[in-house]
Amino acid sequence: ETLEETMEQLKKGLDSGTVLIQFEQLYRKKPGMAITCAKLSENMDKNRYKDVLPYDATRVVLQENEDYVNASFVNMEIPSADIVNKYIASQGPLPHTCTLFWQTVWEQSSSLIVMLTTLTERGRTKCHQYWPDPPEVKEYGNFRVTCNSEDCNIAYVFREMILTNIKTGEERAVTHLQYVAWPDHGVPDDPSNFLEFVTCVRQRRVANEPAIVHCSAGIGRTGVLVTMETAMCLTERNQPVYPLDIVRTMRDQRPMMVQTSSQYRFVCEAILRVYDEGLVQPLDSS
Ligand code: PTR
Ligand code: PTR
Repeated sequence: ETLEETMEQLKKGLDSGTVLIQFEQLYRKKPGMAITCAKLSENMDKNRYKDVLPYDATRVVLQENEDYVNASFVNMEIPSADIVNKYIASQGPLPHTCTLFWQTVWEQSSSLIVMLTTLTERGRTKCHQYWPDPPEVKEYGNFRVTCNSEDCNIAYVFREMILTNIKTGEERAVTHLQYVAWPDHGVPDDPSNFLEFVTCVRQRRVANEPAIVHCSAGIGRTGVLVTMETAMCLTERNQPVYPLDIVRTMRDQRPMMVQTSSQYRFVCEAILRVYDEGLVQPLDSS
């Protein structure tokens, strides 16, 4: 099928409701995938939510010291373009897992962190602030983090940080993009702002490097962002877009990616909008 045909089907399916019914029928966890390491007694307190845990097969295994962190490798292939967008989908760090988080960033050589939550929502803590306010410097285990700049617009904050490995003295630049207009279990306040944010993520992405993406649990909002970036890449290459296949591919790598029907509806509508309004131009025709 062509991109155009898949967009017509998506529009019809949203109008008739079948798109949401199919989403609700999709498994939340891939059958047969084991989740044991996350449940070990020594690891249980490293999980922010005891019902949101990574599969053994795709979890990020830390190289040094403690080997468990609540994060999963999620690879999204763009067929016929020879591209794999790599992600590490993670929970929002807890006070005692910030070191594990920075260790992940370091060991996986990530230079981009995408954060889709605020620190608190409706009076509840959603994520620990795992970085210092500029111009402070903070240490997390073997890592030193400096935040050099912080720029805000209405929907997101752009930060530039330096991550130093204290043992070796090696330094790396890390970009931190935080979307602030999106409560958990909900959808972004404004699709235009969200699309602008995803475009910014795409511009900052470094080929072959995993982008670290997290919200509070690392499934709902994180799943929506990965779906959107994948759909934009496909649209740009004139490839058919099947949102349900994208969600299945993600759930095969981390359980429960895209949490609610309204999030799925939101991202499907955003995919249609990108196509209809030509927000992403097919590379072939440009
Ligand atoms: N766990 C339920 C769900 O997935 O919808 C209920 C729930 C809803 C749980 C909201 C937490 C919620 O957010 P908060 O922790 O901010 O109340
Ligand atoms: N037990 C929580 C619940 O079901 O509400 C876990 C949870 C929390 C799940 C937040 C998803 C959440 O949203 P997000 O992945 O977007 O942070």
